[in-house]
Amino acid sequence: MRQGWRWYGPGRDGVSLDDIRQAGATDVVTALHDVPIGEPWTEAGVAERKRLIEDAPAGRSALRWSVVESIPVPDAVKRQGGAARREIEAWIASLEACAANDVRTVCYNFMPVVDWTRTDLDWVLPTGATALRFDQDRFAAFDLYILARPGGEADYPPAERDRARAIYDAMSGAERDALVLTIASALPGSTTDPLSIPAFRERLRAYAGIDAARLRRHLVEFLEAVTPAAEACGAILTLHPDDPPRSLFGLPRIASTADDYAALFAAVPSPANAMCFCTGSLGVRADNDLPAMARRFAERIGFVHLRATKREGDGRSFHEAAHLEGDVDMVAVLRELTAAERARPAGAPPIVFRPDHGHRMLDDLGKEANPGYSAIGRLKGLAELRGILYALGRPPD
Ligand code: DNO
Repeated sequence: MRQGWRWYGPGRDGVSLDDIRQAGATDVVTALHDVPIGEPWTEAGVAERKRLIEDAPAGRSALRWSVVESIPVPDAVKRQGGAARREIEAWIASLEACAANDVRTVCYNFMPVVDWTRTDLDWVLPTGATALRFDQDRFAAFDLYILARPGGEADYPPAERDRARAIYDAMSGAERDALVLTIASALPGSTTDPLSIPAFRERLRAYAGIDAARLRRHLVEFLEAVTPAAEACGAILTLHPDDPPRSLFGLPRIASTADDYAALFAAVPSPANAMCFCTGSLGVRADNDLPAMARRFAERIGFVHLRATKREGDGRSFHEAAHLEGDVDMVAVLRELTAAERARPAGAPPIVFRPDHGHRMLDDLGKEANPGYSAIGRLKGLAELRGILYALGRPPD
């Protein structure tokens, strides 16, 4: 496996390319984050970013841009499927621009309205480091009393509604604003637009009548439209799981379980239809057996995110633990992933993984950073993961 590192690009990331080298990563995972969602990327734009990453100063070790995370799938595609022709054509143009520059592993997701979602970006751990967290009651406070989603009450049992109300009542205006920013304003790397509360409500209304079956149909139509282009340019499309892997705001989510992925692979058998195996997202569900999923989908895993979420007492809240200390059995997962890689035909490219979401710690506590993407916590996570690979007798490539 090769060691990747997510980088947000020039002017958007306090972590430098040298920092990435010093962490021990060889592969950069990035996107043209400056291009608005839905606009096609150009070959020249991708080439310029690639030069910036790969033209190492004399004496520096090489980095390569091997994974695109993400080409955003616009909301229109999620709502209209194959009927969103213009948006799908733009997506294919971006894909082809990447492949023309030899960047052929693409990550995307199909979460409606909101991408990855947390309620706390700096939750203080007993060590004084901070972590990302999803607190079910704070989330309910947002949904029921800030967004005031019509019909939202039905999604929460009475005791949860009461706790959410108490949280909402105790929050200052500034705390409410901060929660809105955290949930509705799109975290870094999100593939959805930041939304004001009225725009959020509007976007939710636009999904009326779209249930899981219909959203899945739209994803299948999207894949039927884009996989021929991916096959033609030798790209693979890795679908990131829903984060968290369950319905939010009454919206369907369809990449949360083994059955979800099995249904997609059955519907669109193209080898370009692959998955991004994210242990942190999938691991939030106690009924996802991660080593078993890694084994079952071995041939379909095109890219890997390694992090460890820890479910809390209510079974719905979770926080991001240190990389080896959450609910996932990371050693068992890496054993499966390295076996999957070994079983591939000779000449097949190694799987790129990246340490996902580190704790904010040490010098990073005083610095601006993209939430979850400060340097030192990820460096620590990567070092631990690398240790497992050595112990398994499969040191990183
Ligand atoms: C969060 C990430 C997400 C993810 C996209 C994939 O840290 O896992 O930004 O990359 O949802 O398309």
